[in-house]
Amino acid sequence: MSYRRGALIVLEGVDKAGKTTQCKQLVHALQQSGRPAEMMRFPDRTTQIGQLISSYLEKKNNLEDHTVHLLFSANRWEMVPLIKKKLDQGITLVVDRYAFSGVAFTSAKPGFTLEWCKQPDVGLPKPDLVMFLQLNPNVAAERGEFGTERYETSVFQRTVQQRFEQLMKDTSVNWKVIDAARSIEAVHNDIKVLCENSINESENLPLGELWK
Ligand code: NYM
Repeated sequence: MSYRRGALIVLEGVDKAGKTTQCKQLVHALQQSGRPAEMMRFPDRTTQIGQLISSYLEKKNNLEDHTVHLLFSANRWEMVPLIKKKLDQGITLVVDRYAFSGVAFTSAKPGFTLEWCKQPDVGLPKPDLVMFLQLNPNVAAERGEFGTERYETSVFQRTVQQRFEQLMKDTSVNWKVIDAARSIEAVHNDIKVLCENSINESENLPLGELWK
């Protein structure tokens, strides 16, 4: 039998777009159809670096803006050996946020360019598919109050959305925009079809390097 790797699938979007719910449903659906799949999320708050990030987000500690950006990136790099191992084993990884969130959130702060923010993540495993859950900020606001973590304000999220739009102009990344204002089920169905196609297309292709 020929070698078949798993696909690296990323879900992105502003807060409250439904990424986590959709990641879980997608992994479940893939497993039900007999395809090995696992979920990952960034930040991964379980590692030492992740714990620093988590207490920063919870406003329990303060970190300089460049420093925290590099920590978010380091938190992805520390998972690269595991990502590669799982993909090699034929497991499809469904990832809740990746380098795109890293760039969109930091570059929404004053004094940061998109180019500077991308650099630490250059060369990460390149996702085979990045699905952007598109949700109008007004509709997001109707989904209830934001939490109390850092960045969870409408004003900041609007800027984050603009940064994602800039990132999506890059055609070297396989972006698909999904209308996330619809029912969970309708969104899930679209995501599942895109993901299955991507699994089939990438299984015999080498894994790429992001932004290289
Ligand atoms: N975030 C997430 C960043 O600022 N940079 C990153 O690299 C990543 C992956 O962390 N508001 C932000 C986006 C979110 C916050 O995410 C935590 P979650 O999915 O709520 O745990």
